[in-house]
Amino acid sequence: MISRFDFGSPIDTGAVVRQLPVSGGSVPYFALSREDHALCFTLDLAQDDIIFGLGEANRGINKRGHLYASWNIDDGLHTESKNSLYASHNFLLFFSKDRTFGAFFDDPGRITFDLGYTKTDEARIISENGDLSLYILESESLGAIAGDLRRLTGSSYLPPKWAFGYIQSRWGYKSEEDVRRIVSEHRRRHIPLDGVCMDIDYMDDYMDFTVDPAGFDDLHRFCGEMAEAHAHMIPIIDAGIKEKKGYEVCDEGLENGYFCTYEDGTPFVGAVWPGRSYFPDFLREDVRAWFGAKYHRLLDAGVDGFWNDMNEPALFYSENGIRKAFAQAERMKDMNVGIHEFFHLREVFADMANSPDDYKSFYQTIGRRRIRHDKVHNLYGAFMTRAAAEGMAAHNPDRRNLLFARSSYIGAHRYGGVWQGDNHSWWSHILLNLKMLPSLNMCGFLYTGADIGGFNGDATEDLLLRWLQLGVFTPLMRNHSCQGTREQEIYRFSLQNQMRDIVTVRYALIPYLYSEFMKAALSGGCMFRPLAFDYPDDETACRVEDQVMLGGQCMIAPVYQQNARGRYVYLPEDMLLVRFRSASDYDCFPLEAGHHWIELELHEMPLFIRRGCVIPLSRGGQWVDAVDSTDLTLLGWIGSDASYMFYDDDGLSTQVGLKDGLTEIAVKSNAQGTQAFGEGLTLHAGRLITD
Ligand code: MIG
Repeated sequence: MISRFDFGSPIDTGAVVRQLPVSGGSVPYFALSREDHALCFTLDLAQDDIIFGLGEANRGINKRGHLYASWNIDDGLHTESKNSLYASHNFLLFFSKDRTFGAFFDDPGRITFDLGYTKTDEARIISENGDLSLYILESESLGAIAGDLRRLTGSSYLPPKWAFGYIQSRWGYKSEEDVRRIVSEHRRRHIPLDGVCMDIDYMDDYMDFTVDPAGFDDLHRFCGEMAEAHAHMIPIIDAGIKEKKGYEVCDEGLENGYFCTYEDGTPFVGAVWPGRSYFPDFLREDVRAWFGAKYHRLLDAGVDGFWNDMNEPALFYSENGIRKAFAQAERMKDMNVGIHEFFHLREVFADMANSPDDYKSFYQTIGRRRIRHDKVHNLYGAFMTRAAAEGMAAHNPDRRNLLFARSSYIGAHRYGGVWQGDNHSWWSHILLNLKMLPSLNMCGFLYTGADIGGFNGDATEDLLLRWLQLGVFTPLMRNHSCQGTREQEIYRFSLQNQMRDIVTVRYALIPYLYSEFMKAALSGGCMFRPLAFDYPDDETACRVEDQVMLGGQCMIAPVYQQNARGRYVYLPEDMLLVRFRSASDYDCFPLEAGHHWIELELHEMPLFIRRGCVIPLSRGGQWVDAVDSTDLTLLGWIGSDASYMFYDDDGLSTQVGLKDGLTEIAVKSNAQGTQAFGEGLTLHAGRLITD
């Protein structure tokens, strides 16, 4: 059951696709109070209460005990103390033996989630706008509540199948030659690969929808060449539009008034990579149609997807901000600058980026309402993603394209995936990557992954190898790094053979991962779940923070500590441990429920399959299209029979349905041996363990 409560005059965020009548009753669970304009929702927490949710947020799977703020921000230092990242996913799941419910705060302004931070036994959620719709979701289980949110907000974006391949990326690839070398080095060494991301350097002077002629003299020809090597090209698009006469996007935007404006109606100027820039008002349908159509030029050149960046929107400085800073410096120029003045001056300059004052200085239009940006701040990225998705759909409604973005809000999950932003080459960020998976899935974002190996900082070989062992499972499996950091392509490292072998495991798992992803997407399910979703009565399982459920059959538990030769794992039920070294080199151990120390050498990675389940493995391939999803080896620990509902499709068309894609794989085992059946499939049952 979903109940809707409205406060003030809620802004239509586009998150909800099913309009519900406003409930006449009073809000359950929460006590309400007003503080000036802000609205505060208070809830007592019992000792047992667990709080899941918040999508792309910092710290635990269980969010209890800390402070979170929905305020999309470009902050590339994800230390434990940070309360805001690039996205706002205002959905919480409160869970205990006595009470389980979900709450979606549909409010695009700043919200603070004090989840037992100020007082351990109290949650306080404060909406600064005070104008919002609150949806309370009640159902029989955590999974059912997450499913209800999906029904309320629409079903998740479907990427093409090739987007489950390994993608190589780095800020710093500048030319055809750079990209060509990346592809050929992977091919030459038999490291599977499906795509390369083109970062801002491919553009001419960082102008969206242009290509630097010095690096790429003929993108169309180049994409054709790369397509022959089975590599998809994925250029970046930034939010800011360079202020430059004669640059068509700028000219058209100004002529038609498509950009965000100051109060007086003149276009807002902020600086990002292209220098002084304008910001399209993506909340407007006409602006989205215009901007979305710009993607056609690159699609026509043969690219197969995009990543949308800087759409919090990030602002290095605004024209007002920098003027004020210079004025301050000017005032202090002839002073004997004391320590306090020095720190103040330093802050004036440091605080120029992403400044709250700047976000209050410009306006957007939603429906007929002109509204100050800060009130709708958290929607900017979501509506840029929507513009891109609608643009791509207009280009070819029958073909799925890859799209993922940095900033988002619930609702954007219908249009694209998200990557988890500028992480670091830190071991703790492998764990953070893992924790975000179930949290994002609950909020609808199924297609996701982090920068494998870490974006900032220098990756060590063992870190990258261990991170790949988690990346094998994430729908977006992209190795990405920042210019100036240690080069991070697999072939740069002495452990490259071990790394390559781990990537082959990904390709062996493609049929299963794609099947579980599509089943989740098409049924409103979560591909990744906290253990509590599956074992709500197991108190130990409910509090596990470093293992997550994958699909209906598996659990993952990566190694995320340097020099570890294994790890402790808690099994809520009997499971089969598969210890992979490569797609073809692995061994299986039936393990009973309980705590186990699992030995895992640096080149070994675990997958746990629930007893009674089977999963299919392909023979792999050097790219996704080369993976034969009809020739499958089954893995599992089963009794006399078992089955798996296997989903597959052509991986590209948009008109897909769950029923059309499902084939039952049935396994029967008796004294004569083990046999498997599945229409149109060649199945090998040799790796099944039977009782
Ligand atoms: O201010 O395009 O998160 O993935 O490589 C940095 C350059 C801008 C931030 C993205 C990152 C990307 C980088 N971008």
